[in-house]
Amino acid sequence: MSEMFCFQCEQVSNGVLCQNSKGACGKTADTSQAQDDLTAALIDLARVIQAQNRTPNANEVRLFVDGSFTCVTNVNFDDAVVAKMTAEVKAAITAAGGDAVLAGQATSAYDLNTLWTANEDIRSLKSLILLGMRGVAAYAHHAAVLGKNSAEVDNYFAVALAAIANPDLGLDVLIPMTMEVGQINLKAMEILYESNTGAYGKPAPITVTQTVEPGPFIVISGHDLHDLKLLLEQTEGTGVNVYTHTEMLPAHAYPELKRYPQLKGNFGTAWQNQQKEFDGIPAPILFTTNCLMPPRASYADRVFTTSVVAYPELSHIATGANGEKDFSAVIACAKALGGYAAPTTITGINGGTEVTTGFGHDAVLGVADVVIDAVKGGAIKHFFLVGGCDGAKTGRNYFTDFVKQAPADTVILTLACGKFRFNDLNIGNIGPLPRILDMGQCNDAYSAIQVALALAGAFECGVNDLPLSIVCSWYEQKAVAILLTLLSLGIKNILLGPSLPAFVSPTVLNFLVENFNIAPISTPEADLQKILG
Ligand code: FSO
Ligand code: SF4
Repeated sequence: MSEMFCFQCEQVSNGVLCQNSKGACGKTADTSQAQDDLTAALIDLARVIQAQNRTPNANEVRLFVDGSFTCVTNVNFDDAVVAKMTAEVKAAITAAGGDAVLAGQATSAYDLNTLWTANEDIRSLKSLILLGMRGVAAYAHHAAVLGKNSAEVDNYFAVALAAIANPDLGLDVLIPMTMEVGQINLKAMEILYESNTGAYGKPAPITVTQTVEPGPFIVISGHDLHDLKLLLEQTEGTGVNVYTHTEMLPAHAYPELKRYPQLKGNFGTAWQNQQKEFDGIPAPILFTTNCLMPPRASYADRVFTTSVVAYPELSHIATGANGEKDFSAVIACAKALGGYAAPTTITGINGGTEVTTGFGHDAVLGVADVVIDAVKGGAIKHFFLVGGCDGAKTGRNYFTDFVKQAPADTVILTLACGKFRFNDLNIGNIGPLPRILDMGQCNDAYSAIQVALALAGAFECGVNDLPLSIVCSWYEQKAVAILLTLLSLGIKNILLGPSLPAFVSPTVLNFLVENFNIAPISTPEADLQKILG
């Protein structure tokens, strides 16, 4: 009898299922159960809303978004926090008159074990929908803190989550729903792009140092640019510097964030190296989203969480009624720890000491003529989008080797934390363009899509006819949402690694292969040969 059932991320035990007292990510069976209870409550709320033939109200949307985000890998490890949110969802059901609605249905309270024990193809498709919506929730959350939302996205939470509990839905309905989730995620990423650029301006290319100056500093991790903005406002004039970590790196490219002189550089590499890189660090670390790993004792006393991130015993910065946050405890911690005595460089995994970012679609399409001429003249033969999440598997060296081996007349577009496998490499330029173009965070897959659509327009062809190949590294549920987005746009021939998701059944995989020619990565040599011929 298993103690937990979780197979939602790429580091799942034995590539199949985390089922013992603790998952590979450090999540306990109790936390996993608490997250299943929260998910079941959200599904019940969705059933109520659907039965009442209405759209969710603002509080219900907040619960769908933050509740789903809470269950994403490496976000929340605190059972008490998760249970409190479940109680809020149950209170919302009661407030909506939902208890009577549910009592009148065949199942009055959904049990997530119904999903985990379902026919494997139904379980596979419903997992794609559920996990994809967890990814959508992350993006909707970031947009919401900047005051933006989309009714289409908000309403779809009720549609998608209610579908999980519906025993009558077959493959004929669930397969198209996975594509709908992809389209909903495209909308969520679009809203987030508008929110981020509306608040902080359009990203522009910038080179960022990996060297930390002497003196007190704070490391900020995760994806939430609004948290960074608040931290920059509150550290102004304090003598405390701020360094980005992992997915916060692209923040340097936004005009309204880079104008703060204390935003100095980037600390370290991708999320899975944090226990080593933070060991004994003389500074606090603020986690605004995933990916948080269980902290080592040598630095646990200086890790702060905020928003939906939580871990037992770690200090949590609360959010006020109007979104305000008080980071004075983090700033005081930075001053007390004092930082490094001398400049200290945490090099990239290839030994580089600086990285570049800020090549979103505004920047790339700003030089569209140069790009199109380079393609027409033969200087650029192929584009590779090598993007997605990083992780601990040794097989992920594939992505470094792929970029190193890509011919000199090819350009590498990248995004999300997977870029830390190669973003400190200098592989040269093609004309004025660096060969590695970091488009930003995982949600900036939106930018990559805009570039692909613009190139297809310029060359009067479909995206699948472009000299563009997608080599996608996945880890958690935002990557699932992005993959569904790419598929929903009809994009074919995606290579996926380092392994295929455990929740994709053979039948569903067949569907993906037959319709989209999706394939697992093999070796860089073989894949480059296959693509370039
Ligand atoms: Fe990475 Fe973590 Fe951004 Fe993910 S830091 S793994 S796909 O949360 O979201 O790329
Ligand atoms: Fe395992 Fe991933 Fe689930 Fe953690 S999130 S328990 S590593 S499948």
